[in-house]
Amino acid sequence: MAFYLGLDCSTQGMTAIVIHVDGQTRRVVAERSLNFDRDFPEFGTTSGVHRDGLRVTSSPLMWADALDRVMGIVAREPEVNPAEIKAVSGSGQQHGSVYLGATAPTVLASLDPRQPLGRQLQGVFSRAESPVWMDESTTTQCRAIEDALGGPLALAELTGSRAFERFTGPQIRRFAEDDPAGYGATRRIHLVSSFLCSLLAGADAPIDPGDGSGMNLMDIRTRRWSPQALAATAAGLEQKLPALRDSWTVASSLSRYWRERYGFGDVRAVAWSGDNPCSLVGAGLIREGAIGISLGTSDTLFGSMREPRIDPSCASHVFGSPAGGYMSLVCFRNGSLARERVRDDHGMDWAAFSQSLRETPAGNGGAIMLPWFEPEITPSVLKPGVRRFNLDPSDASANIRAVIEAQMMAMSIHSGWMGGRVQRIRATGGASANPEILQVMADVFDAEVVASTSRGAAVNTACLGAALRAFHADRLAAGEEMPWEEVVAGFTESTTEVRVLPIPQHVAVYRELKTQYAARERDAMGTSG
Ligand code: XUL
Repeated sequence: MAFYLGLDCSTQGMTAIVIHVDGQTRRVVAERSLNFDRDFPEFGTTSGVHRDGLRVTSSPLMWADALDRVMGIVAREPEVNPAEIKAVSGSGQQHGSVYLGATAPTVLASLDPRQPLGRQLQGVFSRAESPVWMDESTTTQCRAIEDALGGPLALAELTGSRAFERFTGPQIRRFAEDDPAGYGATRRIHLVSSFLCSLLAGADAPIDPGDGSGMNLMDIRTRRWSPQALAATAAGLEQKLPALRDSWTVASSLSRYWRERYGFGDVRAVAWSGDNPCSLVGAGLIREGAIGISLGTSDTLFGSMREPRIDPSCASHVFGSPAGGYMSLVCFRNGSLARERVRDDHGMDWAAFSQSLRETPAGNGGAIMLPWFEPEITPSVLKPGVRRFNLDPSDASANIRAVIEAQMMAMSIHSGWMGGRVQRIRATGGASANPEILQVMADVFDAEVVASTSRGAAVNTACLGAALRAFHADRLAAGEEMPWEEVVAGFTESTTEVRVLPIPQHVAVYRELKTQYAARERDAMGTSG
């Protein structure tokens, strides 16, 4: 009988999930969330970030404060005995980087349990703000890195992705160019994931291959830092990066700070990973075949892969999977951002949004929207702007259907390179609670869509995946090699699932509309890329 803790530091907040495993009896006993804007107003974030043109950053101190507060909440949970938690792991928004100066190792190793964490970390950062995945300001650095390594496809073959503005390598290169003194004063560059694990461990934690592959710095096949990619990024970088280690590595035990401040026992602090790699585990997609679609701030489509196949168009990514092997990922920035924008523009709530989807026909009478409210990742659109074709901007219902159809068609078109027919999709994230959206997904992909409705709300699969990874790593460290199917059993398949089947007439409509959508997209790219 044991408890395992999963944490998730996403763009907008910090979540904790505690699972309880007692033989075959397995359940989630607590899920608690903090919202950065609401619960940490002193940092002045909007949707968890600070924006300045193409620059988008957040505060690493805010993430530390949120970690401190959520650990306190977990320790006070009525159904959880903190002394019986065996292991903790976590999930972090990918690509974001944290810059620590020379004093960090001493400060982390000697945190005082009587003082709040944040106050003790004030002086450890060599860069106060952390660039996050929404940052689009490093186009020049991306091209320079690609040129040095033989072009976008060569870089994708080496690291799993061409250079993307939000990836950590281009972000580091820009920092080294803009602020050489700040870069010089940086002793360690962490990802959001490895930074938070380091706070739990009281010492530098490793980066795992799941999150490491979102940096344009790791050789995707050997899972080591690539000397060529490091050289193309910034001088002296290797010494500033933590080690790359398997996702199930136990970094250390939870440090004295957490044990004495909140009453935790001898807890294994397991390497954290990125939110998408953790979602792969939390959605139970550990074998090649089914895919997952997460409808969150950004929408992502992902699935396990045995071998690293590279998208020839270089729009997508190959990451290491935290369950071993690889995973594919296609990321769309205009996810709930775009859905909320259309909803708000027409003064609607989610009930009215769903009603509009019910009242409008599949295919929207040929109306098409390219929903680029913000710069888009897939396809790469740096100059945003919504395009409408046969679509009246004031027609609320048609615009709502258009944004959902556009998102699903773009996902279907840009995941074709993975090969094989998609038969089953596991939908996760906030918007997966909306059956009308799931119907459009099923019809566009011509696939069964499954979503979990446990406890009446969509589960945070990244956070659940982190808790399951803690469970797996703890058993492995105790000498018990548990197959992943057994690790996730009872958590990722629930009896409270909704299943949505494709409607053949709609499938036929979208087969045709997808061709038109792809053509509109290609035309628009000529003027926006
Ligand atoms: C993935 C990506 C986002 C972030 C935030 O490449 O940029 O999905 O991980 O969720």
